[in-house]
Amino acid sequence: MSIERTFAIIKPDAVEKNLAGKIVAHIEGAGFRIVSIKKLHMTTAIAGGFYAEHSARGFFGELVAFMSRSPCFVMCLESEDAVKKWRDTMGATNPANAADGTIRKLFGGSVGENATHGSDSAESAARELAYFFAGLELL
Ligand code: 3AN
Repeated sequence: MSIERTFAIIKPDAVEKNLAGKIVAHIEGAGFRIVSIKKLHMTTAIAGGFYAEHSARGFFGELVAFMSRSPCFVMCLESEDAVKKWRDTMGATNPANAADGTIRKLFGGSVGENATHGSDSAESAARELAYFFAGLELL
């Protein structure tokens, strides 16, 4: 294990419910350092580009509409083994299947509106961080 960075989103459903502060507190309580955080409202083009790997899936249109519906917070998180640790902290994609105490169990509403996103590998993390942050924002 080594110090690593990952990319995270507090999704529109959680921001709409005023849960961003609680989720940030949960992230810090879990031992992550928040390297960078910013609020933005994705256009459909930005959301579609971000989720391009899912473009053939039946839920793609719904996913893009949801992610561009209202503002989100994008973050760079740092910790030991950050990619896996953040996925464990979030819990399963479907909040109904997420373990007790995970963010998606606590704050997620459905498989589509599940409060947070996390990169699934170190390679995805590097690509996703570069999609939303300029290098100087991650120093
Ligand atoms: P994860 O974000 O846990 O890696 P993926 O990669 O399977 O999950 O899916 C990417 C995103 O697409 C998820 N965060 C979820 O919000 C959304 N999604 C996955 N499955 C569905 C579905 N059946 N209906 C609507 N949205 C979905």
